Amino acid sequence: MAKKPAAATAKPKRATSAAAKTAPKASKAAAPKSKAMTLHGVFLSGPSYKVALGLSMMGQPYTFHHVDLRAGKHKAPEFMALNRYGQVPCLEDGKITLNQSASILLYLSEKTGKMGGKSAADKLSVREWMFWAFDRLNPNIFRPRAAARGFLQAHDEVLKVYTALGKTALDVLEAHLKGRDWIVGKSATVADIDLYGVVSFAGEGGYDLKAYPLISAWLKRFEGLKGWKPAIELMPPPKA
Ligand SMILES: N[C@@H](CCC(=O)N[C@@H](CS)C(=O)NCC(=O)O)C(=O)O
Repeated sequence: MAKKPAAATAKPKRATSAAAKTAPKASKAAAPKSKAMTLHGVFLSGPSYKVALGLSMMGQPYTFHHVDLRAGKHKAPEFMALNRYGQVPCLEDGKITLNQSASILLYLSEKTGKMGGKSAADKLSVREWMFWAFDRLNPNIFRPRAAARGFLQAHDEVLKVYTALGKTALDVLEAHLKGRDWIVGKSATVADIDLYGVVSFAGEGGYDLKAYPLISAWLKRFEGLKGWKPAIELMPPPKA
């Protein structure tokens, strides 16, 4: 197995307040029967949030390791040994190391038998929506958001292209949610986690979600689910 990254060695000593009740677990407190996984990520990262939500909503204990992107820890050799792309999130489950948030969510649903879709047809639809989101939704929401937060330099004309494509993607989602509570089937699946983990950042990317009432209602519905928590609670940064 690859060595643990240096970035991951500075573990937060203890999750505070409400976050301490469920996730992330301090490594010593992890239940011996269900071994805690290790999530490497950062609370500002949408893809990391997707994985943290998946772990929390599927009741999977985990230890969280904050990766300091500003300090370039994601490009350090120790971390690159875990994630060839030099990106967060990364999930370690025993000897298995997993990257790419959507792929990790599918792994978790297969491993736990939860949130993967009830029928074979539903399972296929879950994958279809997640693949669509990676094509149409993620880049067009995350990149304008990254530019707004100063993480990405892009010309206005480029951002306009992202925003136009993002609006089209949100239109597709809004139309799909007509008459349904969840992306696939009658209960929330990893497709909801995957899409929530990007659409919930749309406001920061300059999108006005008031124009999308069904999406807004779905986001609220999702936030009422067991295991939902804000990113900062699921991935607490180390105390200064
Ligand atoms: N497709 C990847 C995207 C991961 C990603 O873009 N992570 C960002 C943080 S939100 C990152 O690590 N950026 C640093 C870099 O790409 O160098 C996933 O879903 O896991």
